[in-house]
Amino acid sequence: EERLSSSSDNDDLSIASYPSPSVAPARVESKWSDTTPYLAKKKLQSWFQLPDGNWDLVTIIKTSGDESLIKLSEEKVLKVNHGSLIPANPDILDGVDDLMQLSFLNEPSVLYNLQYRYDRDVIYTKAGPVLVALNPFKKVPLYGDEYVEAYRQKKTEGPHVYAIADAAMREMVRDEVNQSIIISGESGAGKTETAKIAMQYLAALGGGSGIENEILKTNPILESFGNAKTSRNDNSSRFGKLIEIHFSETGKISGAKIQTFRFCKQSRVVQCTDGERSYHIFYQLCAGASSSLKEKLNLKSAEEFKYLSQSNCYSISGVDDAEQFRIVEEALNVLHISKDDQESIFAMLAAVLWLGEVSFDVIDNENHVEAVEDEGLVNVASLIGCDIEELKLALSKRKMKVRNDNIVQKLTLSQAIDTRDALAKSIYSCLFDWLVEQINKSLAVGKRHTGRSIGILDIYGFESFERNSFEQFCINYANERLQQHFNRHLFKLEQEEYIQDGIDWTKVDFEDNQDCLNLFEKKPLGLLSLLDEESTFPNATDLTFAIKLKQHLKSNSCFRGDRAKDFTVCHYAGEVTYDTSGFLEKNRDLLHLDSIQLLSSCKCHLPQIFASAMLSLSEKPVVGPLHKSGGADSQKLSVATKFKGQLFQLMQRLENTTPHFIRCIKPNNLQSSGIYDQGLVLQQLRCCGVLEVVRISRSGFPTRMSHHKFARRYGFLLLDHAASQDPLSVSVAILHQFNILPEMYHVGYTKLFFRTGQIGVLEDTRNRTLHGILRVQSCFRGHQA
Ligand code: AD9
Ligand code: MG
Repeated sequence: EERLSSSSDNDDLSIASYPSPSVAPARVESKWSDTTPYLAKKKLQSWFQLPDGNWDLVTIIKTSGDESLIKLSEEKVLKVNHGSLIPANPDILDGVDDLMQLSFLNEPSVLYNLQYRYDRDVIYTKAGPVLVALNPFKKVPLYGDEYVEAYRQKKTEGPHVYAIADAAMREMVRDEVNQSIIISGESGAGKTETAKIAMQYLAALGGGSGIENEILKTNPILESFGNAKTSRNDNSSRFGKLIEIHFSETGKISGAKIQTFRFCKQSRVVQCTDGERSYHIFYQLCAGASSSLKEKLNLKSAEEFKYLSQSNCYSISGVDDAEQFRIVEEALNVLHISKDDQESIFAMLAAVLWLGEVSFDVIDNENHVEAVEDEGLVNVASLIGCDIEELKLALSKRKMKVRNDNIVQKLTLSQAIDTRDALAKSIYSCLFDWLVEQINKSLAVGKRHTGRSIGILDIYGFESFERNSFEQFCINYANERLQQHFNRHLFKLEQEEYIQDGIDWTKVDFEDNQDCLNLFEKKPLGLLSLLDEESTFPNATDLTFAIKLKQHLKSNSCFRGDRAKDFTVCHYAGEVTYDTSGFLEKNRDLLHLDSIQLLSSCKCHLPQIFASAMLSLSEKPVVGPLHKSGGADSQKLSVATKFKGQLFQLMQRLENTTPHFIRCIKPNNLQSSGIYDQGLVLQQLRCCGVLEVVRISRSGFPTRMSHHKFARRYGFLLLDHAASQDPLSVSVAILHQFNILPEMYHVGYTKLFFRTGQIGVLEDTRNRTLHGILRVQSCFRGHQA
């Protein structure tokens, strides 16, 4: 009887104990401890994939030879090849906190475990050292002061962003090492929200000086200027971000530093797909500006600006842009951005909007055009503070240097529009960079700071679409780098745990993605070098680039040349086929000399914006293939090279930290709660390396149990009860009695380590035995009655 009750004892296999400070819903708790139904089932369960791709939990009725007779969950009986069945875990493991506790680590079991928890609003799960976070797409009662306190005081240990932030904090103090929290996942998976939740926890623990409030207020600003509504996320970040929060020796926040990552021009400013929006700030400004500001900037409503009206989408459900504008203004105040500077910021935004209104007239029979001196042109000139004639010239003509001659070329309509749009984009991107710079000045860590920092990285995850372009190429390259960092760290952790427990570390095979990184980075014959080289050739096209890749890389095992302009890279997360269309142009990221000169000459209220613009523009290839001067200009950094530089800097910073990983998962593409799309989740689990962690652990000894727990749980199965009572001897006796092969386990100083599935076998015997005992007992009771 004593032993029977231990079967529902949560403690034994560390069965999921959900973060349960007093406020946790009781509903979750009661369901979770309910493991008794297991005793009623005696037949083994397996996973079987249905034609729709979903996995069904089936019961094996009979097995003969290669075939099994199975019963589907909807009672249908089917004869299938035994190989198509994947072992399911015993019910007792339903919804475990950590996927590592699963006896059978396979895709359907992992999917099922996550879904089991998700259905109960338990959105966080550990996968070994990684925290998996499923987007609930609704408010879940897991945050706030009570939860912060519970984690701070270690009253609860369930997987949570707070637990990760808490570990980072503790390890920073204990080891005196900088920490990082690396958050990845695809668009809409919840990275930005997760980063904010982590920041809130750190602010609560390290607050006091008031600077924590400033740090939190960077969020509404950066989201307003850097986020937009896309088809996949109403609040999609169009940039990556590392925020480093610094702490004093006493663990108080002393400052912060933000670094942003962008690798393409803000094309959203001038062009936007149906149903999507440009950056939030434009709509917020139009809706929320005071009447005097509106007058000063000649603002109209969003619907009346061409740049904003082309996508036919002005509002986001549940969001009040005017209210958001007030929040942004308040945040700017908190961050000490002066009223004058704020007004200049808004003037630049208005200038961008008015640029979209600039129109052109055909002036000759060769279809050359000239900017019309209309409301748009006049407003732009006055807002950025330049001469109307100069602006007109910059938008209608292109000065070029061919060898030593200066040539002025008139523009056609499409060239003029490109020039105008390029100017709008570069004003916006300079404004964004300038703003981040100001925020950093405001948050600057005091000179005497000697403490440590925790960095939070919110960056685009691996992407694979039907058509993949330059953006995916850069994103996936970055993720390949991050994955290597992840692998190396994981490897180290595994090794440490074995060694700590006195186990011979026989090297577990470790898949490395170095080959793929080499494909990108090798000089001179890597993807990036070849792209840069081709970008400087005047007559190069996307097709010649594709041909060049195929020529030089065809023997590389991570590369495959496809038809026409396509090529495929074997990434750690799967194969991705890239279409080279637009690669060269995006990599060159041209801005014409005329526009640069114009910007540098204007007397806008915010000369610093363009001062930094000049600096950053001078790093870009300002000379296009047409007017290649052969001068130093053409040697300027390409977009990909700059991105690589930023990435290397980032990696260097991360290398010097103890990393904590959070992988965000989007359970459906509808941004709605309660829907769990197995196929979609699986694809992300593969992409973000969660299954890789699982795979890596499978090759080691993933199941760990202390001698004590093991002896308590399986000791009653011993035939020879005379054996010594100390947990280690009992454990060893059990292992012998069940003929567990020596290569399937290791006995450490404190724990037993098992290969995948071994505990499943023991657990099964245990349950069959218990079931037998139950039956005997009920028979016995029946007789008595
Ligand atoms: V993107 O790559 O920037 O397009 P993210 O950053 O991964 O993307 P985001 O954090 O913006 O996604 O989350 C998308 C939406 O999911 C949010 O606007 C919330 O409505 C929702 N979400 C995400 N996480 C949570 C959460 N922990 N609780 C409630 C959430 N809602
Ligand atoms: Mg985001």
